[in-house]
Amino acid sequence: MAIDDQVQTKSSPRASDGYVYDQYHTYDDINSWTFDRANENPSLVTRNVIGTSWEGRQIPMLTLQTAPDNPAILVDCGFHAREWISPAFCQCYVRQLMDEYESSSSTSVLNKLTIHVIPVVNVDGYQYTWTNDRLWRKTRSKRAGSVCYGVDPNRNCDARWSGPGSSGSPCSETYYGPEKESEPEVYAVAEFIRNNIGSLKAYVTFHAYGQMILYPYSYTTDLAATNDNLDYYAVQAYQAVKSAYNTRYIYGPGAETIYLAAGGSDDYAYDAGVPLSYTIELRDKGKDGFILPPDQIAPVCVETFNLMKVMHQGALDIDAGIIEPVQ
Ligand code: 0X9
Ligand code: ZN
Repeated sequence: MAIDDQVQTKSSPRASDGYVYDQYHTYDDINSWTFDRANENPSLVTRNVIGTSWEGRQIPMLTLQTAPDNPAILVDCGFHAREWISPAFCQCYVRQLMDEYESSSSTSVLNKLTIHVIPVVNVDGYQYTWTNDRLWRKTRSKRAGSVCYGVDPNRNCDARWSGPGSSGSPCSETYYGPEKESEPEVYAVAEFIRNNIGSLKAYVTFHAYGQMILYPYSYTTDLAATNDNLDYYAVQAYQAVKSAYNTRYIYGPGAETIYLAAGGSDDYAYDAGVPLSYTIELRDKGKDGFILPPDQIAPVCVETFNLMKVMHQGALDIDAGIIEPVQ
């Protein structure tokens, strides 16, 4: 077991570019990392800025694309500031996709699929966890009339906004905000989804912690029209994660698997027409919680890349009409 662990850790994506993937990084480091990845292989990777945060930071996105007409998926990380393993995963995910393309371009999934990755959505909150409060969750917006900062970006989306499991109190950790998409970071993601709805076949948003694969709905206990599709890929993803280090996830509709919570990006993307939509709660189950030791980044990268392979296949299946999206 110990030897297996070392072998698998060694094969995790890292350091072909000099970047240290098994440590956590600041916003500034991650932002310069996005420039570096685009410069490393400009014919594969494009850096775009999808929006500007409340405090004026760029929200960069990397697009890995080999043909303009391929179906696409959107992966985002860092909705919640303190969930550091999430941006760490987005970075090693991009590294591994680039490595696989660069080492055997003919077999890479990127020949068939365009992959958009937003490494940190809530850039202000993420920065704040480095400088002021490691356990900050929300954005850093501040409006007249309230003493408190921040809106929960995963309650701010146009998915039964202000509904169950969200709060109208600006000091709450689950504050839904003064209006839907009031947060520039949320608006940026939602606009990207709207503007790319024709090509987007899957949306996967990474959170922590709890080891869960959640799919719509979370704003109601009603099942989604395509619940069978969503569940099918959740089961595959569960098995894929487990196959690396036997890490046990649970899966199901958000409302019954974690809790009712309106205004989330997964439900928004699904109702906007993205056929496969998932929230992944990464490691752990509470032992270290948000303060996940950096030595777990590499194994999280390995097991979660397995999960993403299922999502890639799901997007391709949907695109091929193998599974009919019902909307
Ligand atoms: O509450 C959340 O936003 C997510 N859990 S976390 O501990 N990372 O905060 C779960 C989101 C599930 N999906 C929706 N509520 N739409
Ligand atoms: Zn979260």
